[in-house]
Amino acid sequence: MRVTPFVLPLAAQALVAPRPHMKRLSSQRPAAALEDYCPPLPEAFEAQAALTADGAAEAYKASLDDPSGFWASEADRYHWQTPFDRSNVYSANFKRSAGPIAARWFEDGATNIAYNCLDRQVEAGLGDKLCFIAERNDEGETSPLQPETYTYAEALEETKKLAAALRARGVKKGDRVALFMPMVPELAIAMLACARIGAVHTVVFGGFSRDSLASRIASAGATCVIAADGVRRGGKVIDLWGIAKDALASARDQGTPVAGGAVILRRLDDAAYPEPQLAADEAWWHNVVTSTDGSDVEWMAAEDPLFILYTSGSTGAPKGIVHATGGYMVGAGHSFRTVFDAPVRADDVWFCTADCGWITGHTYVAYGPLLNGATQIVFEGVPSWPDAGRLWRIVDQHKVTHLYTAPTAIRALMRSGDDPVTSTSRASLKLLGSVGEPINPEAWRWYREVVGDDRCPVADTWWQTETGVIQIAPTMASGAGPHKPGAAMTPVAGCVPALLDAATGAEIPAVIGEEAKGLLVLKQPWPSMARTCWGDHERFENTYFSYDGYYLTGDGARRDADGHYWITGRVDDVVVVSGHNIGTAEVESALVAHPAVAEAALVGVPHDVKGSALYAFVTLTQDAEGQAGDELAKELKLRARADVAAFASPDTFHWAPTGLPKTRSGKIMRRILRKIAAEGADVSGLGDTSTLADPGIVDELIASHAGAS
Ligand code: 6R9
Repeated sequence: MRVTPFVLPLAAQALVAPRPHMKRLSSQRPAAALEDYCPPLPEAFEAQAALTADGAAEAYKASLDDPSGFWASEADRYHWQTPFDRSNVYSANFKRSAGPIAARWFEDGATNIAYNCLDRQVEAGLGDKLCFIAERNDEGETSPLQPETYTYAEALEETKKLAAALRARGVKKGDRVALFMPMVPELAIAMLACARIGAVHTVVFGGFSRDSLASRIASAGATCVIAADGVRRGGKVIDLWGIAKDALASARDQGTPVAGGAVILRRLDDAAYPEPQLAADEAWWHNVVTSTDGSDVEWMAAEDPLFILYTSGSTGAPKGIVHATGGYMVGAGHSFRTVFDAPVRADDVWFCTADCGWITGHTYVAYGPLLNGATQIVFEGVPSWPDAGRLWRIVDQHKVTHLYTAPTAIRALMRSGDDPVTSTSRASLKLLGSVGEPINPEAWRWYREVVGDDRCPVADTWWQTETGVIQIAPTMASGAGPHKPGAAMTPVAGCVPALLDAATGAEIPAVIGEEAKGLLVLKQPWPSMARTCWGDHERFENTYFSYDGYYLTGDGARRDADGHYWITGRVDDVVVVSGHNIGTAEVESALVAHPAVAEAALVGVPHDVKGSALYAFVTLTQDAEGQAGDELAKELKLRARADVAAFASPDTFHWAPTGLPKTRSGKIMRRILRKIAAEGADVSGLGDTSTLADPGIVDELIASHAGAS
């Protein structure tokens, strides 16, 4: 057996080596079966791409051969008030046996990310360039008090004023500030204002409950809250300030004083939300953003925390993931520029649909685009409101060039058919990105062919709150080889992935021509990696560093014979049927490839003979709603058999009437599905369901249990 001792040559090779068996397809919808469908980078995109395959491969190699030199020159793009020590660009320990887990980047350097996002751009002459374009919940809606657009100079002015107002409320360097706002430009501005004065922001998604917000305020020990009065989401008005006010009271009851009180953005008008009475330590945003006096930049040590973002695991309280100023800044700026082929040309318009309540909104709304001087849309609504054509109309109206969204949105929109898409032009689009979950090949193909008219490449980007920025994604460079639907493909600069054997913990050598499956780990420290869990470093070490020398992602992955990575989902989502490890994502892809299926989620249920059996929750497309039943179940079983394996054929099909239970960030909540599958109509003790987007779906699933095929 030929063993490649280290993954670098393989990964670098994978960047540039098109495989002969991948076909080049015409722009017409190809008749090729999905498994043979590996389209090349579209010619129209290739013609304008700034990246080249050689350049990408060289950058990757340089980032591994000389990480210090590579990242120091990336860091040189930004302003450092105090230069970092070039003889000690980073130090790290990934081995618990060798002492505490740590990573430190740009030691001794002092900088400020908000300064680099705004002041630096204005000084460079971008003051008049559009920074934010607000797109509200309702089409054509405007905000009573906020502007619909901000140039870089206007964003800087507002950030300075809010920074000064926060200081006046006693917020100082190192204090935590909790943000509870809708997806409006002022949310990003609030993050930047905190960063400007060295306060650590913790953004809580505006869909969370009072208790979830209160526990995050208390856990972070926040000294101030920035909220909005409310938000329209779809047809509903959500009383954000009502929730925040109660959460504030509850956090105070739990012993967190929140001495700086609250600043509230007046987003709605009297008709939707009569002006509430505020307490003495609460103030309207528009009344406090009066002057830039006192808004001087606080220069931060590179390792000073920038933000805490709470992320829920399968067990225990949410973890407060901590990111550090310098490394996160350098990583976010580099990632946005390189992965998406630098969407910063004069007419480029970036549109990431993620909320700043998630890491995607931090890195690819608040920070990455601004560090690069991009123009972007900030969308307050949802893709399905008022109908499934909304995103495409936004694209046409603002001439969006780069769209970054989640598989859950793509599948939901696909369910409504092609018409809402094809009735729009989308001629401005250049690139389509996906993040959050494995994207099944069928949805990938629809995204590329129907949404992107086969002119736009699809970037399936794998990463995590903890990694700070994208780690595995296809290369958007001419000559980098065809893209494989459903594969995140190749590591980005600085990322050294590997697979560990789940049974032995041993690293599986990367060998071209050999497939492997295992636990996805990262071997080399990178600037934007999380530094700790807030107040609980032991939890950080236990969760992510249980294998000496590796950062454990918690995801499973397959490496194909070309060396490309396919994420198979969280390791907890592997079901062992008769001794076979089945990644649920693979079977789900097979089911979703059936034209009647909109979405599918597989879980394991205990089985006397097989150990576990597969139980499938399936939502049908609108056109196929009447087809639920034994006949369709039979067809789907055959499909799973044919596409994955005989033992991967689900025993049970549960027809989910309106959808699957998802977290507010769009991830399917499998913990709940496992319980319903195992316990049926008598299910109880579903645990914490506060992060569910639509709790009603759970009741429907329980009620529909009897109708399973
Ligand atoms: C960015 C983000 C992280 C988890 C991650 C994985 C899943 C994200 C993915 C993907 C397959 C992709 N995930 N992107 N799985 N393909 N392109 O979503 O961060 O909210 O922390 O979730 O999401 O399971 O471990 P976060």
